[in-house]
Amino acid sequence: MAKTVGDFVLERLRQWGVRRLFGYPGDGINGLLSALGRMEDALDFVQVRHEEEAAFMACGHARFTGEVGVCLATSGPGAIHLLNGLYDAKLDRQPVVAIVGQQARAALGGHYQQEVDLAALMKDVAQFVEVCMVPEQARHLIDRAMRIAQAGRCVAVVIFPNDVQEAKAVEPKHAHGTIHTGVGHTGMGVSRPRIVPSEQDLDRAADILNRGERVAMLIGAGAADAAAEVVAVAERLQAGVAKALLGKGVLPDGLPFVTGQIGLLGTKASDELMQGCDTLLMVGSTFPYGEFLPKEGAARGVQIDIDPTMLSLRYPMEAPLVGDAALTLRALLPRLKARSRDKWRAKIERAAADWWSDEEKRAHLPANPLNPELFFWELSDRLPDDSLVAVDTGMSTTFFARAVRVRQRLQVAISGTLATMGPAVSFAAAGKLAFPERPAFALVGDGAMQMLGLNALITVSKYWRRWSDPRFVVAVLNNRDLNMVSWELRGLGGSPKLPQTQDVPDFDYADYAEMLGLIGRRIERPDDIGPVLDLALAADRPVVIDVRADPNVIALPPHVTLEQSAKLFAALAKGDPDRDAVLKQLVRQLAL
Ligand SMILES: Cc1ncc(C[n+]2csc(CCOP(=O)(O)OP(=O)(O)O)c2C)c(N)n1
Ligand SMILES: [Mg+2]
Repeated sequence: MAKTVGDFVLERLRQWGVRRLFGYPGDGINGLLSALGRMEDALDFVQVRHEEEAAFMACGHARFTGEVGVCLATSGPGAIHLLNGLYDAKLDRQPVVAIVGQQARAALGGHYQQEVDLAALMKDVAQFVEVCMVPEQARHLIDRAMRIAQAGRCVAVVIFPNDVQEAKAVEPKHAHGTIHTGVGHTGMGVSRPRIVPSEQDLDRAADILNRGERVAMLIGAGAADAAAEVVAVAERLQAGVAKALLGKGVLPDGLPFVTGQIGLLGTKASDELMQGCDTLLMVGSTFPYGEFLPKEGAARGVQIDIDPTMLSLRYPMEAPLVGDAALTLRALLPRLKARSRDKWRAKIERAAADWWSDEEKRAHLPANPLNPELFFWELSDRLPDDSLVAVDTGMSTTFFARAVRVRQRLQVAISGTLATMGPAVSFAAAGKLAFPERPAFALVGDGAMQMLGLNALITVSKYWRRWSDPRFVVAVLNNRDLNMVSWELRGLGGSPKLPQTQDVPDFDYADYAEMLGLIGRRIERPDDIGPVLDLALAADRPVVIDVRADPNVIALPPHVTLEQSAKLFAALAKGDPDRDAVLKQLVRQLAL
């Protein structure tokens, strides 16, 4: 049989180093699926339960490996289901390619079944979106999608009408009006370009940093490969270092000058660092909340980012530097004057130590039946080195940010900018497929678990036997509440918790896991935490832990404004069903 466009597309992806596709079938991609069958084992097709999961897995693959994640979906509904996961990739700058089917060319424009204007649908999420109208286009569309997704850390979509997939593959002619592209990019025998600012810009930045008396650093995901350089610069400048959520895994929290997370779910120490500094050095972060940065004009700013469009975006910077984080910090270092430990550094170190000792006390405050922070505190002690940790959107994010002390070698995947519910089990499963030898964790709220996690767990039950290390722990923060939004309603909106919008139906997560052939356990009392986590970390298969947590444990932001307290009390006074329990927890925390 002659080679089809479907065969060609999959072979080309293979040449680009793609080993795994996350997807779901449909007749819009029949031509690609039959080609997949002819490839035998050369490409691994991971069959999900919902295309949103496929897009999250592609994004999770990108987050954990740095490679392009590839997902595959059918025309119309399949492509539409991908969207949220693709937006997650777009907003957190992850390279993802989506290949989607379309109805046959002759039917397009005919209000045909499952015909959706896919180019228009994908236009906003994708940096590159094209329809393959003739076989000759397939080669450059795949090459460009892969190259653009990787180079621009963005989403690229190629749409294949189903008759094109089944057409005979054709190489472009050596003639006017044809395109001749090639395979290969960074990581495939081509090393990353060395991007560093000019000498003059480095001198100017160093001068600003040398003049600063109280330097604060803020690091994000862009500093992931620059941990040693961040430490060296912080030591040289006697600076404190705060971490944006996506930079949580970059530096261990045991370093005395690391103040932990910044922002609403951040630490008091990071807040003091930002509000007290006279110079800010931001590295690889687009942390969005300006109110947690220094007041405009209070500090001089230096920023390092590989993407020029991210410079001076959150704070007006005097020295905006385009460069690779590690190389730029390395180039700055010899220009920075050493100083000895000073009052500023001592103050930061005290604030960081105080935060952790307060957090330990907060985590151990009694609650009914269990303080969620205690679970995260104890998990932190047990996270093995090299863990892959995916955290869903909800209070799990907050407690993870606050109570988990990062040690070396922890890779974290979180939907940072889109902050969507639902991706954690898919992120963790994609990480595990890429690194079957590393333990993986998904920390998920009960709302998010019911939204997509329960389905993604079926996918896990299908694939876990492939993993050389079977440890895969899903911890469901079961508070029977859309808790994060309940707090937002109270603290930001001044409204009591509305049971009809906030209550999450109870569900037996442990029994469900057992039904899937996995292990299910419940944590109902503080004393259960240690033994259940130990069991999960010694288990021969994935474990789901139903963490029955108190929804009334408040996570106060690092500085509570008068307006927020007024709104919270107004909300409670307006007949909040949990008023007494919330007040009791609040009093306990304030009494610390
Ligand atoms: C797809 C999506 N829908 C709605 C939201 C708004 N939202 C943010 S957190 C949250 C509550 C999450 O509830 P749950 O998963 O139970 O976690 P909890 O906060 O209770 O720990 C909601 C509804 C969102 N971020 N994403
Ligand atoms: Mg919940």
